[in-house]
Amino acid sequence: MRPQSSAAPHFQEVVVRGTALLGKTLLSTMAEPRVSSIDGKLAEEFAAPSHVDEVKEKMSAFARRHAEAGRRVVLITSGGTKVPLESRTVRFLDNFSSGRRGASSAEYFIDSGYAVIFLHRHRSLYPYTRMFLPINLLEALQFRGGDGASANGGEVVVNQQLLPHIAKVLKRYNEVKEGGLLLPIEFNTLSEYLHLLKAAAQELSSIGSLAMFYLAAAVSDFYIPASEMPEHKIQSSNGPLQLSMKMVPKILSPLVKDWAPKAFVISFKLETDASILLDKARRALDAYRHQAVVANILDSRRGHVVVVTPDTQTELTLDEDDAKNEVEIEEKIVSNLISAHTKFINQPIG
Ligand code: 9Z3
Repeated sequence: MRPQSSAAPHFQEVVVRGTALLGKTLLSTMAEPRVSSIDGKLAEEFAAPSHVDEVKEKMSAFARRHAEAGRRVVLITSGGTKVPLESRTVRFLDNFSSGRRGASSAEYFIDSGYAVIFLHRHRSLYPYTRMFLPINLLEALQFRGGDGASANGGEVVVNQQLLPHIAKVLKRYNEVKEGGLLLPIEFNTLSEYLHLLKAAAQELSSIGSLAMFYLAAAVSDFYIPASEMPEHKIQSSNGPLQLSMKMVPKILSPLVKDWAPKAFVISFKLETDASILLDKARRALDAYRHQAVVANILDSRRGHVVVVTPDTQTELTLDEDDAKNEVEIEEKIVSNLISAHTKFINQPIG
């Protein structure tokens, strides 16, 4: 059974009108902030979630336990961030991502012996349960030995047609749970995402090159600082809405340089215009000096990606046979990156 196809894409739209506002936005795009100022900005302009210390402890214990058992740990980010326009939020800007790439990749990493920290948007697709989203729960169940009308209405069991598939996935889900191989952490807003990613990077730095970062979440480039955000719902009686949004600090920079300098880091580059994709991927590698960029185009992302590293460019594609055998592109992406991670771990230090 194939997972549900994703919802119709929608994009973040930023409307900037008037020279004063435009000037402000352009200024902030021109100057790439230094690493230390990114840290400061994070503390000042993005509210940290109240449970960040608790999550840090969980991630630290998880990483230590698995590294001691000789297991590599991958931090997967998945789903889109939400950027509020009002402090008591009625409206927000959302980045499109169903979470399927992150959720399916988590399964392939676990199958390959990794432990997974799954930092995902609340209610986006989740490993294993993603398979059942197309199924209406009530259609999947049936009465046995009655019709539910009387007090002794019989038991409720899984529909016989679906049983083999559900049983197979349930078995794997229980094995993963018993092995403690999956640590789920949720985010909703961009602020939560940034603070939790920083926390994860700092905690995973203790296991050095055994850590991988697989940054598949769709993250907003724009935000409104808390100090500039209206408290209450924006009133339409005030006329058309004009927004000025700031550039989100490039978190990859401190992640690679300061927080987890020995880890194997992969970012994802999403574009809708194929003619600029590879150039943008290369520029990201040059700017952040991490190990790989997985480049994809929104419409073809299920069947084609390019893995770009400083020295290589590898196209991964699903062919007809793959489609017949229900192979997913994430299986190929994960396999490619695990080989690269192995080389990275074994490379001579120097
Ligand atoms: C991706 O490019 C992911 O592959 C998708 C997966 C979000 C397209 P789905 O969740 O889709 O399976 O529906 N993620 C990265 C997107 C992103 O925000 N990248 C930024 C950029 O391209 C930061 S590198 O500028």
